[in-house]
Amino acid sequence: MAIQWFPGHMHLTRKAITERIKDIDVVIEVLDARLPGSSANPLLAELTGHKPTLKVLNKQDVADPERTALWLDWYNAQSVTRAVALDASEPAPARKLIDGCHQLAPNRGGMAKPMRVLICGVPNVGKSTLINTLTNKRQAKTGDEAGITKLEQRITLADDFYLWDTPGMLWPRISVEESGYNLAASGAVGRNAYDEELVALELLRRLQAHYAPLLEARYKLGLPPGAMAQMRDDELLEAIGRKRGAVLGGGRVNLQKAAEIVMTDFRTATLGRITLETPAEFEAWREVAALREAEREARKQARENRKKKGSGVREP
Ligand SMILES: Nc1nc2c(ncn2[C@@H]2O[C@H](COP(=O)(O)OP(=O)(O)OP(=O)(O)O)[C@@H](O)[C@H]2O)c(=O)[nH]1
Ligand SMILES: [Mg+2]
Repeated sequence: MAIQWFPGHMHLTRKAITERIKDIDVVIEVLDARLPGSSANPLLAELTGHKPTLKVLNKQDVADPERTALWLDWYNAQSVTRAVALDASEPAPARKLIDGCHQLAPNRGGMAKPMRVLICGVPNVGKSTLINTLTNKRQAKTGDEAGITKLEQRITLADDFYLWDTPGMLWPRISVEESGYNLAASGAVGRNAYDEELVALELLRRLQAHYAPLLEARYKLGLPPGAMAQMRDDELLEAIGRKRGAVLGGGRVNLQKAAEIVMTDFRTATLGRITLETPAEFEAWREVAALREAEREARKQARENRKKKGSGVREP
């Protein structure tokens, strides 16, 4: 199942960013530290790539610190990228971003040349929260749901420092399937755009492989060490549902309810600090997706060639 969600306000945001970008000095792309590769938007990279960019791995307070360190190294090893990890509600580290912007655009500042910063990223990563922390005011609306900010909004940090909050944006076709699942699990995708049970099963597969002790601590399934990793994802979801009382008449487990429980426990970090992907995993997923895309393109090309040939035969 490929996850696709590019509603009308995202089309408008793409247009708004395309127009705004020429008057922007620094771009801050906010990523979700629990999925730092999958939450980097290739469409934003295309629209903003020529401007100095700071990547913020936000929500580090709910991400796995060891993996956050791996991701910071990975991003900072790329010559044009600077990356920092943050918890958007913490004022002191957030305000360091202001110094970061001045370093990236040293010629900006003062009333004649105010600093103009665009804050962008996929939905629900904490862009508006970060802006509120930076300005120490509740100027931007926030909420634990994708698509809270619907329109671009200019916010004045100081007389010579402007921030633009933008609506969260995805991209029209998320070809790395694992990334689509991770984005959905994180809350970056609108509720009606994915099947909760399928997303929860994929989430459980990631957790089984790397965070089985956290699952055991939360759901107390009483499994012997190592047994959880061997279970099928659907068996695991069923066991969790049963344990948490998500049972229908006749003793059947309500899998939809079980899926909601697992996703909520992940999103609220009740399960603990978790990161769904490492740089190595993400690179491998991207390679497979690129091969798949190339095959898809070749099939499309072949179809078009056949069509052309077919119409050629009919020509007098
Ligand atoms: N744990 C944690 N939660 C955060 C952090 N930053 C934001 N949040 C929460 O994440 C949710 C989304 O925050 P928003 O600031 O509305 O996110 P946004 O990126 O502006 O979302 P859209 O406008 O929908 O694209 C809210 O429930 C915030 O409280 C953080 O650093 N750590
Ligand atoms: Mg917002």
